[in-house]
Amino acid sequence: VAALLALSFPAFAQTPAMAPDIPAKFDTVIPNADYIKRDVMIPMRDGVKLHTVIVIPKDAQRAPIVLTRTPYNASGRASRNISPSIAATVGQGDETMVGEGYIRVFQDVRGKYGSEGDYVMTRPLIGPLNATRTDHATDAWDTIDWLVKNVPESNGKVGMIGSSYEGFTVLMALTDPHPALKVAVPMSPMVDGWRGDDWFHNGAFRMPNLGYIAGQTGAKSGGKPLATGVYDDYEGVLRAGSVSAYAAKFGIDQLNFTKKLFEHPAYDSYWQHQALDKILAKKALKVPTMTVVGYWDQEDIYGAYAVYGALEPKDTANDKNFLVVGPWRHSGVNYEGSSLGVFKFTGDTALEFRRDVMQPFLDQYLKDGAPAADTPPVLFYQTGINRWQKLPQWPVAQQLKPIYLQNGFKLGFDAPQEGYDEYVSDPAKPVPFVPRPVRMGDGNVWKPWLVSDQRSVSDRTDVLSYMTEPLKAKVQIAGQTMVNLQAATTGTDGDWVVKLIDVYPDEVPSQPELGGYQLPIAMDIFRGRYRNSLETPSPIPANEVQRYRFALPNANHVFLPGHRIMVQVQSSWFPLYDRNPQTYVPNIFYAKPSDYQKATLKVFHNSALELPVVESK
Ligand code: PG9
Repeated sequence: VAALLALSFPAFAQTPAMAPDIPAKFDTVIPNADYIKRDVMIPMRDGVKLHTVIVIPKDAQRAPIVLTRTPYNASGRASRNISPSIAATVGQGDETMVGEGYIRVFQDVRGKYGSEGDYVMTRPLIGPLNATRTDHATDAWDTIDWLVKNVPESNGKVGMIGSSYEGFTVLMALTDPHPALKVAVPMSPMVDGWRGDDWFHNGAFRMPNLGYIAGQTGAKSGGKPLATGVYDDYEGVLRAGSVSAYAAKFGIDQLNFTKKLFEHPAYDSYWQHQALDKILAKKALKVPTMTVVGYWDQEDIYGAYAVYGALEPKDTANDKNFLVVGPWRHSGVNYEGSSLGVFKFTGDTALEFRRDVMQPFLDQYLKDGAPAADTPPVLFYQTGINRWQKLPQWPVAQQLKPIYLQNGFKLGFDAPQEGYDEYVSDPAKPVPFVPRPVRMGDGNVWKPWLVSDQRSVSDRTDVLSYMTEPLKAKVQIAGQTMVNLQAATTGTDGDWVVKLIDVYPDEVPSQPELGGYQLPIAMDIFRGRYRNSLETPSPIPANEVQRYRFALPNANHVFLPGHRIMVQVQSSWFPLYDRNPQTYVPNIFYAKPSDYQKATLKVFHNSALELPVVESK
């Protein structure tokens, strides 16, 4: 009877007790959703299919598309929340554009998450380093071609946006853009992994990369974090010895990208061929591009300015190359931007930018019939006085003004003096980049670290701190500071960390915790072996004065009256950067324990920071 009932009335059918309870594919219905989501596999020219998630506002017609190509899980990027609301579904940074009816597309790059093919870290363009038929430019082209032909709700116009690695994929698409790619917003793009973005800064290696490589290349869908076994990374990294010893400890020396890094410690052709500013400098500028970066971007502080600078000479009609710098951490542009660390700004600067600057810019090129946006060539949040500044170009300062490290740890614009200061740099006790215990994986430490109070190290005996008197008039800088150190070491190699700092007055009544705060304005590290050539390192002659000249990150800052300007010099920044053994070895990644030696450093008083001072009229 039961069988007969089930046949005539399916509602009476019984689910066998042992029917498996997890279906092959299932999604709960999201009632009353104001969007639809499509999961598709888009074929590339070599037959490899890339997993793509398309989020379409309900009832969309002739809507623009904004595409992000990611190594960080397209499905995850398209489901911040499980919600009927499209604004809650996409990322915080996308809320404005989906509110304007945009279609949002996320794609897994080749070889990651749902996409087929091989993954190569920041895959180089077809050329000397890539003998295949595909790269991020061809994959972006094929994807855009498919989208404009297969998303009937679209108007056939596509923009690309993305931060960091996702900013790198935007720039890659610009090397040979599809005609439907109408506008691009690369944010904090990874541009040159050796000069000053993720992997190295001026040849000094950034240790958190090892965990990142394990996560990104340990598995297609995200590898596991390192089991460091210590709470304080300072201790854990120090104990291991060299970078290669640390990598071997966790087995990550077996990963190909680790090997590639270890094989290319200098700025050789491997890095030069991949430097996207150099690549883009040789291409036509076809697509309006707004490059965006955080002032205190702790991961990719170099690339955005380098790309803007490379494109600027091509922008003859002054309508295609734009730069925006906000008071943000890395990728902070896509989140809440009213503060960073203890510093408060004039409201949610990130939302202001996205809503009032980026959205009209996207609309101009993507929305049918939208008016031209009033986009300034450069929009820069001036720190110190906290206000957005519209500028015709960057940098503002055309000349540099030296400020000298003087006797008695003073800092002054008057003539250089005789004399020097010295300190002992001991690789067994490197200077921590943030107070110990150092938790590199803790976002609360990592994200705001570039605004952290430098008082934590200013009185160490291996840190030299030079300071002006309280300023009587404001000092405005707008551009890149050049470091010009005249220095000697008893070792045969060594690192220089130089910091330009704004020292707050002893008391700040409106925000007492800022009293005496030492706020980093621009800081960087330089590996001494590269002083004569970034490509070919050479030992430092012991006890001979050498010149070390390198640029600090861009700054647009006003040192206010009553504040002081400070410069700090030290020889380690640990464990963010690997230690220099201070004995010259062919490849520092493989330094032996006996290579790590104390050295005495002398910094002479004809050393200066050449500041991009904007003279008051
Ligand atoms: N800064 C990250 C990264 C970019 C490119 C390569 C490696 C790391 C990121 O945030 O994506």
